[in-house]
Amino acid sequence: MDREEAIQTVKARLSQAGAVAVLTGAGISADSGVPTFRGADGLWRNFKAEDLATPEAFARDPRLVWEWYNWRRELIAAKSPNPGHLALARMESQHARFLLITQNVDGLHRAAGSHKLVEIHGNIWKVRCTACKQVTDNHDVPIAIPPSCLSCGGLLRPHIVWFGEPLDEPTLDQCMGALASCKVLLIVGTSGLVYPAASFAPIAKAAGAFVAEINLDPTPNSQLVDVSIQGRAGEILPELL
Ligand code: BV8
Ligand code: ZN
Repeated sequence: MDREEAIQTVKARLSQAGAVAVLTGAGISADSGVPTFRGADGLWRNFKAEDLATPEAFARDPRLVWEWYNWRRELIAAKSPNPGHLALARMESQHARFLLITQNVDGLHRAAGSHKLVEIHGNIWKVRCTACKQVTDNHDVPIAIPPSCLSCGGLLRPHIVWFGEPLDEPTLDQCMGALASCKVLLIVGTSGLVYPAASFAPIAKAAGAFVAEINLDPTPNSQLVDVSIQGRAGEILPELL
């Protein structure tokens, strides 16, 4: 079906859906000017992720890892939510049950006004003390490198889930609950390569949800979804309201 038909199909499904879940990835922030991880301007092409977004990298060289995160904080601090983020913030009040699950750590969904939101990979504006484990908000740009805990002087790390680290259990349970009960799941701007988020579309599909994907390119999810809309999230999402 062509793009217009696909949009009408998804709109019709959404209008009858009491429960809706959305999964977003870096692609929804691309329209705000935040580089994606694996795209042409890929964030990771310049900085090898395996060398930076891991606990081993941080243990080996906390300064290097903090330099990368500080670079991203400075970049993101200058960006604002785009019509895609704003559309999802508005969508939340149109359904009795709604959950926005994001892999993004940039905080733009929260800035757009989303409340029913879980940031499954953490948030770049939160830090966690490696000693006393306290989690605090930190918007310093630039951040002192390496930053230390105001309570105990311990080394602070980004409150972000790195590769090889488990996701927060209660958060994951909340996602599973939404995936099991949603009538519609929208998958927006994710390459579908990182687990466990990459398993969310098949889980929702198996539970009987209507699954629609919005992405510039085909992804591993494309053949299992009911509808795949090729386009920019910032343009398509407002058309679904
Ligand atoms: C865990 C923090 C277990 C960093 C991130 C082999 C098989 C299966 C799994 C594994 C495996 N080997 C290793 C694993 C596990 C690993 C994993 O999945 N690796 C992958 C690479 C194979 N997963 C983990 O380690 C997870 N933890 O499994 O723990 C465990 C259990 C118990 C005890 C101990 C351990 C943790 C995963 C979290 C990693 N952290 N982020 C940081 O951000 O600073 S992941 C990182 O990738 C980001 O969070 C990002 O959000 C995420 C996914 O990337 P995308 O969001 O999809 O972005 P990407 O650039 O890839 O794609 C952008 C898409 O948008 C593209 O499709 C593009 O076409 C599209 N697009 C672009 N512009 C637009 C657009 N679409 C629409 N409109 C546009 N304008
Ligand atoms: Zn501390």
